Amino acid sequence: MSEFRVCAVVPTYDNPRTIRAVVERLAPVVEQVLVVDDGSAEPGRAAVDALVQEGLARVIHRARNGGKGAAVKTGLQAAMQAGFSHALQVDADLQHDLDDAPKLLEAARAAPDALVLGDPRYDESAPSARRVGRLITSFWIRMETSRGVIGDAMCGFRVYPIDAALKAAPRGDAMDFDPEIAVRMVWAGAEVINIPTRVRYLNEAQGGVSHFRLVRDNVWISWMHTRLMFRKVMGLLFGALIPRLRLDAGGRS
Ligand SMILES: Nc1nc2c(ncn2[C@@H]2O[C@H](COP(=O)(O)OP(=O)(O)OP(=O)(O)O)[C@@H](O)[C@H]2O)c(=O)[nH]1
Ligand SMILES: [Mg+2]
Repeated sequence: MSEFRVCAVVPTYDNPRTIRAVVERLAPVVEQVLVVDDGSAEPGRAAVDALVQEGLARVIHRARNGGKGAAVKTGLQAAMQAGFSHALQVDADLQHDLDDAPKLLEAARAAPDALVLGDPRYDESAPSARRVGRLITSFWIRMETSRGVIGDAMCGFRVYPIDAALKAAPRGDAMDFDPEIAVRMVWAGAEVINIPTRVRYLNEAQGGVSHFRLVRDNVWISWMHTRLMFRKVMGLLFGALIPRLRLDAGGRS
């Protein structure tokens, strides 16, 4: 594997009150913080531009809002072009415990081909709807991967080997992205390392904001599980006849 060079990829859509704290905490632990502004309104955009002017981050502005997955994929491609081997993905809403960033990076450095996933430990600030949604997703993820290698597929605090992440080619552009790329990387043979990490939900007064849309995002996530399960069943039924369909041979749809 080439030299271990890591940047942070931070997708942001209207996080004017929290993006600075996230970037300031990440800047000392990675070579570059790459913020992908997913069509934020003026306050969010201005907050990001100020960080760039201070030399704390690089930014890519997407002209239109395209979804979290689309933003992360833009960031991964740019990181690859800039010569980074690994990307630390972090949400911009200050939900993740950034004190754990060095722990995730250390795991990635020790196992550079692995997918390193934050395994969330929620406190009482977590909305119950979100907890239930994650339990349902966990059930499907176990079905799709056959084994319990993925601790939590929804957590957006993780480290990718960039080349393998892009080769996994997840289609999801929205909140379906995080689970889909994890499953596809497992199918392609990536080891998964799960690192327990605290997740807290900031309230409005603290600048907390969520754009997760209960119906729309859960529909996208359900459709993503349907596609993955279909792909998995095809592999089980026809993989012996058509090697391209065998998931453990790196086949993918
Ligand atoms: N929801 C959403 N988030 C986006 C989008 N584009 C980029 N993001 C960023 O993706 C990250 C996660 O978004 P959140 O809305 O917090 O989604 P989440 O963490 O899954 O949902 P919560 O559990 O409610 O916080 C944040 O940094 C967002 O700013 C988008 O179109 N929609
Ligand atoms: Mg969030």
